[in-house]
Amino acid sequence: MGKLSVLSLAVAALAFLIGERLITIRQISLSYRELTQNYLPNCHHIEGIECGAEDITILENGLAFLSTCLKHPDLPSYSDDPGRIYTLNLLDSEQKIKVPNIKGDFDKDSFNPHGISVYTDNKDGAVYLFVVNHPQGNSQVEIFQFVEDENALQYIKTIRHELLHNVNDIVAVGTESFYATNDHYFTNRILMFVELFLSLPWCDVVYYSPQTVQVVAGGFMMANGINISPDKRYLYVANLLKHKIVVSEIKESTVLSHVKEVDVGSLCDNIEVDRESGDLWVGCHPNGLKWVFYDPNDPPGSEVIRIENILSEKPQVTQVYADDGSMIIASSVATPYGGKLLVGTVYQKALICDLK
Ligand SMILES: [Ca+2]
Ligand SMILES: [Ca+2]
Repeated sequence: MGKLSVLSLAVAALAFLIGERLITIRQISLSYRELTQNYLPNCHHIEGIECGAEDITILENGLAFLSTCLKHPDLPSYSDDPGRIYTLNLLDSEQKIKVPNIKGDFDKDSFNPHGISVYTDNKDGAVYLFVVNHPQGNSQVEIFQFVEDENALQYIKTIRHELLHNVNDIVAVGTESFYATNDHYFTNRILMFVELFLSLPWCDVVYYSPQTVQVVAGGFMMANGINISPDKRYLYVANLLKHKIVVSEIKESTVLSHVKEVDVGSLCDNIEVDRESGDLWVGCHPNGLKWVFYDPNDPPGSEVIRIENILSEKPQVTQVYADDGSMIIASSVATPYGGKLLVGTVYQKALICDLK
């Protein structure tokens, strides 16, 4: 075969690969999807949140923690200020955010909070806040104890481990133990792009305790939100680029048994679980390309999905809220409390609505 023929074949093969990839990426990102507005009553923006509340979780007493101002090299940022954790008392009629004072030897200037989770110790009622942090683009997990009467966070420790390399979200299962998702396999920027371009399902879930650190589940395409059922038996993980929530049974801390995958039809980010009903509330990105290639004139929309009876044979997947980006951009979390719904976003605002 002549050199020209080899070159022609190589060019044709490359053109085929690129063409196939573009079609696949269009499908994976749901970029063809048109969103119909589906509003809730009495929605308004939470005052003071202007650079995102990527993750939100609410204590049983109605106090919400908001992880704000995430900086990510692939996403726009609306502020140069460091990230912060805010609290918001949903039982307080004023509903104003407050900044808990961080006590102890903690570097607030490089704070870049991402996924969060709270753990209440049954022995003494102490509340621990676990925060995924990306100072200087690294991944680590911070543990704080919440001092409620002072609205303060007492810094306890930082956890770093080579298996915790691209942590997106965590769910705490003890005072020093948690499950975490990695949303990429590679840490090199070019290889991260290749991983996405080739849709490699190489992301995983890691279990961490002071005694054991190991990968407990794999095969995810951008593993994202993670949470646990109220009885602590089942783990829920958002397989973002596969548009599914993966359910696993926790046999032992490090032994998970795959139960099922529930289709959500959207790129779902963080998962919150209603502690009474066990329903999952998920903040989702209805159009992945708009989410990544942020265009102010054609912004990404927002979608909130609720999953009822997830362990039954027929889980009900319901769209609770949808917006084309005119009200709220790039929703990443939704969590109900007392007839209200809080919706947070990766890099823009946060919303509070009445549930019908
Ligand atoms: Ca979380
Ligand atoms: Ca997330």
